Amino acid sequence: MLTRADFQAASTHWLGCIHGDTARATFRIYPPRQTIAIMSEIPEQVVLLSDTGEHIGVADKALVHTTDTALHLAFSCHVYNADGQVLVTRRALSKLTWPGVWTNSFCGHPAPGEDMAAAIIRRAKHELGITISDVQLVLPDFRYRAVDSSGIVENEICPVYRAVTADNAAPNADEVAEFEWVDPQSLRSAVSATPFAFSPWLGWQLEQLNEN
Ligand SMILES: [Mn+2]
Repeated sequence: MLTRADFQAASTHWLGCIHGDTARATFRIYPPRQTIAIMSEIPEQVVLLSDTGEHIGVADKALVHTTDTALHLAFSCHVYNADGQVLVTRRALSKLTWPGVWTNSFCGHPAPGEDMAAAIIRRAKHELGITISDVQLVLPDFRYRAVDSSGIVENEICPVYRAVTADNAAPNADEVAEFEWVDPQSLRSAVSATPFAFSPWLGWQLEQLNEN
């Protein structure tokens, strides 16, 4: 995912690109304006994982989520405010997976080579317009596979984090339809009573957090 800062950086830099196969490679230099156009076409990528969690490749995010999704690296984050309330969000209706479903604050996929904390901070800003701090790993070994009602599969090693913010959410409409700040115990009670009304990973995460 490219940010406005990436484009601003690109607009002042020339870009070198190698074209073709290794036997007949050519190297071309693009001026700043064309660099922006090239960067905008780079698809968002995810890290593919072996069953034991080793990085074994990369794939386009848009192509990896199918009815037979390969295992890949992701994260979930639960964001708290100064009053101890947790942010729950309703996924945008336009999303491929679990549209319109209430879930934890936000989730995402680190790009290949991207630091996990940096990816979480980036995603908080992108999805919710919030600056987060005190990012803590709370479920390092969380992994799940779930099937959406449309048949699309999520299949992730997805360490779970908590973080705090002083901001109210200003959601990106492509990602989040609605949000609420709620008492964590109320959320646990609601998810426990009606797990089908929430994302499956939220239910499993709360179960595991309660065990700790
Ligand atoms: Mn995924």
